[in-house]
Amino acid sequence: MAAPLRIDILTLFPDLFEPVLGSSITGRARQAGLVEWFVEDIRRYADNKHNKVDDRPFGGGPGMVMMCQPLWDCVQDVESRDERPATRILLTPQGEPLRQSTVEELASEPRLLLIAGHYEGIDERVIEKLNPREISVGDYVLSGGEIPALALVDAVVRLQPGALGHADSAVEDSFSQRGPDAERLLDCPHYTRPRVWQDLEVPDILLSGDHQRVADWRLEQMKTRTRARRPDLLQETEDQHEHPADT
Ligand code: 9D3
Repeated sequence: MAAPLRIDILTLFPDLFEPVLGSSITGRARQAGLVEWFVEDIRRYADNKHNKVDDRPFGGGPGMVMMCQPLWDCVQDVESRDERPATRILLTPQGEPLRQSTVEELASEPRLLLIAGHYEGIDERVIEKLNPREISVGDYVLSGGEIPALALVDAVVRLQPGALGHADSAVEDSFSQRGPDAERLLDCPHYTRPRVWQDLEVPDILLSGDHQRVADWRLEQMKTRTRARRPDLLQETEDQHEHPADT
């Protein structure tokens, strides 16, 4: 059996992770031996008696900047705990926007090391030395990198073979039966009993029992919704990610 994916998470808020990751699909994936994670408190590596890990920015301005030394020492120590080299990832608003193709790449690595920043930022020199992949989860402002790190771990773990229960993998199967087209499309609407609720009826075609017509209808709904809500997904190419058009 393959060694489990190892994820190390470096943070100033270590208590945030276990309650979220221990639940649901990630928790079950760990119990099944598909993944293991270790949360390290960067503050443990402060070398001063006040456990200070941040300082005022050179050049002035508001906020505090995370110092180089505690983060550097934390990375060195954590990396020494396993001989496999880690893919280093810094969660930062300056990073590349996370998308499913990135998640797929990361899910195939043996070991990930995630750094969640807090404060206004991290001293650029330690970022330069660590040379991590820099990833953002979107163009809005959060208070820190912890929630982005949780999102990334969840997205990566559910792609580990065997992580989705039988029900979920059945859903995946029917999804892939829609063909490669479906992978970049938004989902179709879903309905369950009762057939009529507050005067609203379930589309007749879903009650027809004709599986081919149901599949065709669902794919058509997916395309229509994607065109209406996320037209950007319909023309997504590698080139556009590297050179986003401004129109
Ligand atoms: C309001 C402060 N901003 C300066 C004008 C800079 C800033 C620093 C630190 C903004 C946010 C943060 C904390 N966020 C993250 O570390 C973060 C993040 C995010 O805020 N949005 C989307 N993805 C990410 S990944 C890490």
